[in-house]
Amino acid sequence: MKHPDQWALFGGKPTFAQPLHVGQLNLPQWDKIETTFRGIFERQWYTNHGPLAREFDIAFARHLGVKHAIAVSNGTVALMVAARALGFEQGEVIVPSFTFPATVQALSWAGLTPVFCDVSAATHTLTAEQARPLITPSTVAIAGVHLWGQPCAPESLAALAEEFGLALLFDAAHAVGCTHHGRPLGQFGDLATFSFHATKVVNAAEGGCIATDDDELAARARTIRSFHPGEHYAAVTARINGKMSEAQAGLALLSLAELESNITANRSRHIIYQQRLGDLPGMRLLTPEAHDTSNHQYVTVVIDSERAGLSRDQLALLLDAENIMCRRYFAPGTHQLPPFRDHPAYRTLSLPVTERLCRDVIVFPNGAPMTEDDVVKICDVVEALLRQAHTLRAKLERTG
Ligand code: T4K
Repeated sequence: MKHPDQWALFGGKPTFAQPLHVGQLNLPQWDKIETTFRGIFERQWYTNHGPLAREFDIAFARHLGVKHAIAVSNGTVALMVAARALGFEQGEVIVPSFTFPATVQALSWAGLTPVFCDVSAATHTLTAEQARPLITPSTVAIAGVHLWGQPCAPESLAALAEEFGLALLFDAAHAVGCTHHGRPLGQFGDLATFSFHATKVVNAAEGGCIATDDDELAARARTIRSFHPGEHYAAVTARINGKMSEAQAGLALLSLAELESNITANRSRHIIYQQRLGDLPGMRLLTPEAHDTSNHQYVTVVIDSERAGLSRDQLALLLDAENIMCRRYFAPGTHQLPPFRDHPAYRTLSLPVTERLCRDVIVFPNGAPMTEDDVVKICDVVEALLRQAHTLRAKLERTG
């Protein structure tokens, strides 16, 4: 074990020579990418609903067990198109603040007014009990987020939405390959949106998708995503170029084919994190409920600084220096970010659980390029840091 003075933050050598990032890239082998890209260049068909983009729509719908998958350029555009496809240009949408800002920004771009809701401390997602008191005559929709791939109360939010005649959409950006009671998370709500960003478990560099069983909703989403006359299926009030390119679709198809093996490897690494970090004082690692499955792309830990001896920020600082690039997702909460924080309605908003999670959550690296030995080494570092917490805290407080 290193002496407290030997940690990289105080001038020692970092544990890892290269940075280990959160959202490690799940990339297919180069020869597969080369073959796919050769085909694109030979066909000279790069975008505008080419064969790979059409194939991906079908493959992803089949993967989720839904009638329609409408692939778009990224997860943010998926949310923008989705909100418009639901038919709303104004009204209030109940949405968590504890999410990547894209969730709220996209809905706001689509004309909806966010009403920020606190989340459950256990799952980090919205609950029907928290959403109910926020419903007003202006509410048109509830937007849950399956954060970290954790199901966002699908049944109770559906019951609440039905009781008040509200639309229910789920931001499932993190949830490719995740299930709830055996059902893929894309099957819940009026629709769900996905992200295939480079850091996601299915990686198309950039990419997104809207999934739904509703034929009319799908027709509107398809019409909104493109200006092409051949893509005109429904009357809509706005359209955008949100198409997925052939390059993205090629990567997405290859990545989807490797999803199961990537999840299996993620799960093995997650189990090591769980076994090693789960019992350390002040560390709570999020794990799926018995009836749920996760893609384990995010290894999320909540730190109780009193018990751990170090705050989340102090631990993150020490780990960063060791080239263990943990992330403090998603701090600050979206309601405390521009443009919302400057708005009188949000300035004094109190969301106690969100604020606590913003202070205490840290996400550890996972994904295909990581080995189990990497995880063991990361856990060794965390364990050693916590053992020396008292001394390190004093050193950190002295050095400011
Ligand atoms: N809803 C939710 C709940 C989301 O989390 C997101 C996106 C969206 C909606 C919107 O979906 P998209 O429009 O993005 O498809 C990253 C991603 O950019 C973002 O997609 C993701 N969520 C979010 C959770 O993570 P940052 O700001 O953390 O990205 P960045 O560039 O710091 O990357 C994270 C780490 O990954 C870095 O430390 C380095 C590594 N990395 C990243 C890229 C881009 C690489 O090694 N190679 C790369 O090419 O947002």
